[in-house]
Amino acid sequence: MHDVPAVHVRRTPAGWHLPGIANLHSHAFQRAMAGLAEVQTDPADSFWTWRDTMYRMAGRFDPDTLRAVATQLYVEMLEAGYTTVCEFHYIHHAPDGTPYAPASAMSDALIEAAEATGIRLTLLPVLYMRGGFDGRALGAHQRRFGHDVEAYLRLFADLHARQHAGLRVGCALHSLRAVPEDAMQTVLAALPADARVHVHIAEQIAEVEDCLAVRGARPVTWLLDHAQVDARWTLVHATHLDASEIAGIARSGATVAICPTTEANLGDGLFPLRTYLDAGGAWGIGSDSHVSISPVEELRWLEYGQRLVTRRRNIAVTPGTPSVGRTLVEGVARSAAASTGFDMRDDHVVLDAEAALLAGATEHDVLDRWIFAGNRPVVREVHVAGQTRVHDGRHPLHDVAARDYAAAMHRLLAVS
Ligand code: NGQ
Ligand code: ZN
Repeated sequence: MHDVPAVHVRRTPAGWHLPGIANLHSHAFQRAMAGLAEVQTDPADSFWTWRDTMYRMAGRFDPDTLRAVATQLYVEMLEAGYTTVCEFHYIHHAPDGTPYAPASAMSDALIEAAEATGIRLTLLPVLYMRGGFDGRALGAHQRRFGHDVEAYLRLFADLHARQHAGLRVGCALHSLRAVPEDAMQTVLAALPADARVHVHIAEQIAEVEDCLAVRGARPVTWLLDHAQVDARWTLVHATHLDASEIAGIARSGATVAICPTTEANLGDGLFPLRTYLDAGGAWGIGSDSHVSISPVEELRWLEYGQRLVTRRRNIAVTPGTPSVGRTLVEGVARSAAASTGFDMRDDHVVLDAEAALLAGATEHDVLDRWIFAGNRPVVREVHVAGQTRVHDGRHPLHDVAARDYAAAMHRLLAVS
């Protein structure tokens, strides 16, 4: 992956041109609960109590509300500089688990939202079969996520046959918790060679402990031993790693999708970025639960997390690249094609060179200024595959999407 050229930043009359940013991890529906899980219900509130709240929200969606929420989300992503989104999509069926007609109705809603807004979509239908490492059945709130292997592969084939210039279809395994080993092997063997594979892994200590207890190894160790993990793979979170796992992921060529604002929001822990960079590992960012839709904030907090625990500064640098902003933007650009399946060379973000935050900027410091100075939006134009999707900081659907989103929110919040 190191043959990808370094990020080329140039100044034109329109402003500062940067590469388009890939968003490697999204659950679109969770945009509707951002800010609605911040009230303490128990002093022991955790990822797991958040998950119960999230399941209740997931239970309310239908294809129309999902389309409206995803359309607003994708407008926000484009306006923030994301040009591709990997949608880790698991709300497949009606709330009681009955498939929609067609079975792809929820996936179709996401495809329609992406097509309407012009963001590139890597759709990752999720295989979700069990409620935990012990093999227990899906709980009541998880029923609408589930497939057997055969039904999953039917959905996958249907979606994969619809790939086009702006749509890639890959496979997501929800987690080792949710996918038994034999199902994982059958699905991996059936995938076309071009398919990307994404998996949630090692986000929570409890998950590492359960995996050790039931499968006799830590999650990343187990995965590296039981699957041909290579550059087609994206490991989402991979927060809790030992030294051999850090080296193992880096050696495999897989990308780690780090989701700093969500990982902070959920109290996950801190990704060992410095050691991973030293090992030469590939990584990118995801907005995941959408508590923030901003590559600036993801990258800023990725670096700040490291500073807070080490009590040092300027951590994310690589040999020959002392600029943190440049190292971060280059890291994201390098993993984009392998993780998303898209060649994003014709995607650009143009920053407003007249913005006060960028006054006097040069090509050497403009990335540091973009990531580390203030919060005023400075994205002026966004081009996807050579097409302008954002002009003057706004997507053409900005108002319409917001109106439809508000109507969808009223419907979602009206359900008791
Ligand atoms: C998800 N989200 O699938 O939306 C997960 C939570 C789980 C994050 N891990 C559910 N951030 O892991 O079981
Ligand atoms: Zn996730």
